Amino acid sequence: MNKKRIQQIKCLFTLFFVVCASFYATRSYAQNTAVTIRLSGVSMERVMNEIENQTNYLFLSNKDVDINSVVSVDVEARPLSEALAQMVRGTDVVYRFDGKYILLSKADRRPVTVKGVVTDADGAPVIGASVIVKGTTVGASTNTDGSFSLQVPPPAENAVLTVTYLGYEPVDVTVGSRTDFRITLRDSAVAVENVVVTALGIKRQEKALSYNVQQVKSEELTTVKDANFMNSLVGKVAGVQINSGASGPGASARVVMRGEKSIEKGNNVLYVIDGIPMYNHSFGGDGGTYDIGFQSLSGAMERGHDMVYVCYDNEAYMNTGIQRSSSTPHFADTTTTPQGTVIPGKMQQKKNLTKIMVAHGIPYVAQTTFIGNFKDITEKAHKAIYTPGAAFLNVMAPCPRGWRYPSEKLMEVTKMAVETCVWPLYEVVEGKYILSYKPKNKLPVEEYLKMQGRFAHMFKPGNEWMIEEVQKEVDKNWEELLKLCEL
Ligand SMILES: Cc1ncc(C[n+]2csc(CCOP(=O)(O)OP(=O)(O)O)c2C)c(N)n1
Repeated sequence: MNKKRIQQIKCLFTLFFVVCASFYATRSYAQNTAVTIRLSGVSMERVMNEIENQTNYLFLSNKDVDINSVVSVDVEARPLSEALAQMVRGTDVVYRFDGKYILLSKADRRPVTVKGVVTDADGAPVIGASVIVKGTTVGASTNTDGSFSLQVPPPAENAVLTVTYLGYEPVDVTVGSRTDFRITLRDSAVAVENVVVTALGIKRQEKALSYNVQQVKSEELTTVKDANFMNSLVGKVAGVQINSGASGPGASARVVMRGEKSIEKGNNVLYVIDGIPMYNHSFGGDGGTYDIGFQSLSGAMERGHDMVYVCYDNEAYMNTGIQRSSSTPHFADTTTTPQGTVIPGKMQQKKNLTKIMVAHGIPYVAQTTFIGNFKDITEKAHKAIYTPGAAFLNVMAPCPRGWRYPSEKLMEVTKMAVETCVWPLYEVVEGKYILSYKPKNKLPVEEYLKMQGRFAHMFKPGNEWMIEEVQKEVDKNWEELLKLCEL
């Protein structure tokens, strides 16, 4: 190779390095040149002037760029590129550096398909990382090989891809003119902090919460032992009032946080245990309520626990094979009260649990049906939930299988229970009886009985006395109720 040729190659290399160096110098200058601009709702031109004042750059813009568009920039001693990104945000203008010029042009209005691969520091693909176009809902997840592909909405040049994955630092990459990306995620080196589980199971670092969190350590609770755990919290959490029940050890406590706030009076705190909100509501069938759980129900009501008890009354132990409960009505044929020559069905009348609950002196008791009287059950459930203290709802739930009627007659059977006054709708608020519905024309009880197979034997010749007896019982109860309601 002759000397001249070597000289030419040297010149080429020099030129190449000068070009490269100036390119990097431009980029790094743009990155390093700090500007302070605080302009809100001004023309783009105004921001351009400010940038020209604070840097050595000059703007060149295409004719179709609207430099009167209203923009806002708020940066303090931040790189020029950040100010420019804010200046063009929300417009269709894109910028690029060319030497000491910043060229503004109109963005291509078509979305751009970009693809890429996300790996960890060891080059292994990150599966399921989220790649989102910042400020939009456009995004994709990486596949099993760490690859992704998505359509970046225009102007794609200004778009930023944010890549996130649990345990890694998030990465922001400006799209610019690129369509293919290799993105490496670094392990996040965040030390494990106290984590607090907030509503709906959302975990947050304690210090990251914008609201107040207080923790009570288990040792603080075990030093003072109380039959009711809540009473051990008294005086340990600021802003929490705990009123112990007046009925001695084991009494329920009323817990209110930062005062009474609800106009509906439901001011009790909500307990969330293992992510499940614990409302003070209990449900039981009639067997579980009238009989098996009666003692505990009575205890809870008498102690005035702040709770709602809902009895789902289908008038027998249905789950286990239609055995009679103390809620089963007089003469009903069940597997444990089989009508025949020995007995005429159930020998006893239905226990009046609603009245027994009233006798506990609790603030709210009501009788309703689970279908057919939707407004009634909704209003009563609402009252029961928002009445402080114990509330009891007795909900009649006709069971097609156990009562032996076709399920399509469910509404009719329910309605008939109310229209015959077999199951009157009423409530007792602070001891005051209020009738919810008074049938215009009280129907004979046989209209109700004849719909159900469990009473079929009452219609056999010679058994009329059973129907008459039931009618008397219903009438007596109804008259009593009207008196109690002062009607
Ligand atoms: C203390 C207790 N005793 C007995 C049982 C068995 N058992 C399971 S379901 C059931 C029937 C409950 O009847 P009811 O409460 O009327 O509800 P339904 O089946 O009618 O919905 C019984 C007795 C039980 N679960 N717990």
